[in-house]
Amino acid sequence: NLSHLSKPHAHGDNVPYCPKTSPLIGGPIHVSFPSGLTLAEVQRKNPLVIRGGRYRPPDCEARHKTAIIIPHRNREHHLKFLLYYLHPFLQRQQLSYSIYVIHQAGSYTFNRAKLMNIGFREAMREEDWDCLFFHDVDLIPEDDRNLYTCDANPKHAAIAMDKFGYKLPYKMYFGGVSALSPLHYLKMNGFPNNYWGWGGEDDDIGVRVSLAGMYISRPSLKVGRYKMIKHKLDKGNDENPKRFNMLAKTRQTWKTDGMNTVEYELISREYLPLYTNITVNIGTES
Ligand code: UD2
Ligand code: MN
Repeated sequence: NLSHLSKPHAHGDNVPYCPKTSPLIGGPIHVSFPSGLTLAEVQRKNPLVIRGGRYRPPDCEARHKTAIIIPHRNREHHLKFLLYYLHPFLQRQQLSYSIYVIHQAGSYTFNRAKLMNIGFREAMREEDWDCLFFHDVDLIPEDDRNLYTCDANPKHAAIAMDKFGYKLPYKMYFGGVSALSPLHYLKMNGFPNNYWGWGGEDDDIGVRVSLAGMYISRPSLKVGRYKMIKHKLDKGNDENPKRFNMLAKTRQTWKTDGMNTVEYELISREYLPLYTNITVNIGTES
């Protein structure tokens, strides 16, 4: 396998590994939303990020390779703030990373979990990622010690959110931001493809973790803190009334609905300065 020869900006053999704990990591981050922020400004502040939203530490070989997968439609103003905070955050952790935005084309009902399956496939096609972070566009991490690396079990990172009073709302909660290795992801057959509209898919994913014989790992409440940018329910993402019935059947459905059955049409792959934008037609509810 000679694929290492063609990696962009590959380091030579003489570059040492980055330290086990990055010296650049601080503690709590003060998150605010400056008015008038532009993507050009975010670009200017992140000169080492290359086309497609990729980065690797300039002076050491990263110990971890993380892909960020963001399901998206019509939230450009949230995406701008997320990129503003996430790029420097990931760089302080000395990760080799790339940011993928999976954009649902058209105006049919949104499907967050299916977009994640697509993100997994499209990201793994490009690079042998160690870890994938499945990330709502509106959640900003508030502490540098919340490491964007994978654990031995699937990790639920967004444990303490302002909207839930910085507490876990319930034990099996798996929404917002989660981190899985490719092995974890395939072991649980990825995420469900059939949850159209708001709700339920995150609980289905949590149940899949345990049905596949794994546990939910979490950072501490002190560290897994996030601010959610305030918003209303989007047009095209109404509450899914079927979610309770579907959730009662996850045990019967997880092996036959997921990564092994995801179907979509790739419309475009754009290597933008701050992220890779993947636009897909995911069809409609059958
Ligand atoms: C909660 C969960 C979320 C998911 C959702 C139910 C939190 C913080 N997050 O989010 O993980 O389980 O409930 O589906 O509790 N999106 C778009 N465009 C749209 C609709 C959704 O980009 O038109 C994306 C975007 O990344 C967004 C995510 O989907 O952050 C979840 O949707 P939401 O933010 O409207 O739902 P919310 O905050 O209740
Ligand atoms: Mn939200």
